[in-house]
Amino acid sequence: MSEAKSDIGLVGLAVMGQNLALNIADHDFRISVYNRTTSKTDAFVSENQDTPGGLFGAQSIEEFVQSIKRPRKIIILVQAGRATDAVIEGLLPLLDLDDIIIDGGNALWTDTIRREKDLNEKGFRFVGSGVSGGEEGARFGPSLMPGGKESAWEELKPIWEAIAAKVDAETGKPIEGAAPGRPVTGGVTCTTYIGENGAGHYVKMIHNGIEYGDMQMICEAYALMGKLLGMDPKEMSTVFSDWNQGVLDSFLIEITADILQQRDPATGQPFVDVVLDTAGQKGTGKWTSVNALDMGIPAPSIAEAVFARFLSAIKEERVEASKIIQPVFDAFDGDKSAFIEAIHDALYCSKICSYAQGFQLMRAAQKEYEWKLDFGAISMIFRGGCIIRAAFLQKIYEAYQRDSNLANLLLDPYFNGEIDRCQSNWRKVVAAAAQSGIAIPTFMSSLAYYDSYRSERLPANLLQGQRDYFGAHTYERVDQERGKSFHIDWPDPNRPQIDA
Ligand code: 2AM
Repeated sequence: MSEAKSDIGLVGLAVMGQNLALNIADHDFRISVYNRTTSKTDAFVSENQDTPGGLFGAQSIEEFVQSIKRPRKIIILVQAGRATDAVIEGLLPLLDLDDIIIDGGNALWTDTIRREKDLNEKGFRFVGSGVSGGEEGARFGPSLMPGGKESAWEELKPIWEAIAAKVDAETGKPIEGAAPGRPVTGGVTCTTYIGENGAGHYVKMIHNGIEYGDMQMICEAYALMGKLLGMDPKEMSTVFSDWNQGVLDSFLIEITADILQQRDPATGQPFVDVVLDTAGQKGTGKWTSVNALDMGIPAPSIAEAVFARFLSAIKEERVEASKIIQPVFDAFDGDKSAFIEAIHDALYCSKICSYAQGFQLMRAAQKEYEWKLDFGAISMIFRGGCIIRAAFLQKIYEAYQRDSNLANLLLDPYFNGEIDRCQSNWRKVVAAAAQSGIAIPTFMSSLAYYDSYRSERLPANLLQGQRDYFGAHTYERVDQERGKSFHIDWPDPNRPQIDA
């Protein structure tokens, strides 16, 4: 048994758990750790003897709980779903009233709402916190999105603020340079209280949905450069590096440039050329899209990114189809460097639409769940630590500073101007891809989203006619007030027809 009690505890020593525990210990907090398979605990503690705060490896859940200062703060980082419930169940008989459980996993926000309610009723506190940034982020500074009772957040705040990523207050640029035992200091911390119950996990889910969109959009730019312009990975890498100096400056563009210049150690070929073209998914992009459908909020760019992964996954079927369905291919004969610039602009505009959709979802969800989300603060904590970190988020932050009630990012003067400046290139790329048979689903559906959103009149008038025809669903009129319904007796042989 340890002598000094720990400031916090953590259950679940998989990759994220280990890295987050080391990050906490680096910031001078003593942390107790526990894992169901205790050999993992022993190995982890013996490999990390010299942390500033100190680690205590507990052999049993009882010893673990006893080793933590009250009111206890216990982070759970196990597989989201049943494992989280199992760990909570195991902890409950050992806790004291007012102790705080923090779920740092990728929980479905409705599970978090359920767990928080249940634990509150039993006299405990519960924080559902999104943790983004992968292994590296967890170790040296993640973006943290906590939701729950504010009193629980206040207790967690000093630790969460210490371990989160830091960005420069003026520019929003991530402050780099953290190393084991040497965390970064200064700057603005990438965590803030998000809202009640499941708000933190909801925002984390939207972050992941946006991430799906970003990744697919970069892949579409890569497809255009390779298939249409015939560029090799090394050449593309240079382009992505250039793009990383401008408005697209982001973690995902940066790592794309790196990946494209990687050689396969086994064959010496470009690494991307030997990687199978099938993508998996763990569910958060799907959850975002299902939630968009449930709430009736258009988020086609994000949903297309999920569907693109599903299409990639049916590799064998695609191989067969490619033998049966003849390709169309118009070779490119324009100005290559101008077209590269056009791809840049298409990616940029599509990205703006995808972020607009993500923020639309948060706006709708806050009404549904009675949260008070601060979109400026949310874009601020996305600037560092997380996978979608990007210079661009500074502009979103500024947009919400200008108008915290902004109905859609597309209406902000800056973003409206940017799309206006770039849209002719965006349309060029979509047209060329359509002509040449190259699939760029998120570029295309983002453009359709943009053109639909800015349309005063859409063809849904005809749709109302169809619904009234076959189902007597009635229709509304342009010359009458909203909500008043009309019906025609279809098919009516004597109905007045428009003259031919
Ligand atoms: P393990 O090492 O004993 O498998 C990611 O899978 C993490 O979640 C691991 O630390 C794993 O513990 C833990 N985990 C998964 N299911 C669990 C459960 N039902 N109870 C406790 N921990 C669990």
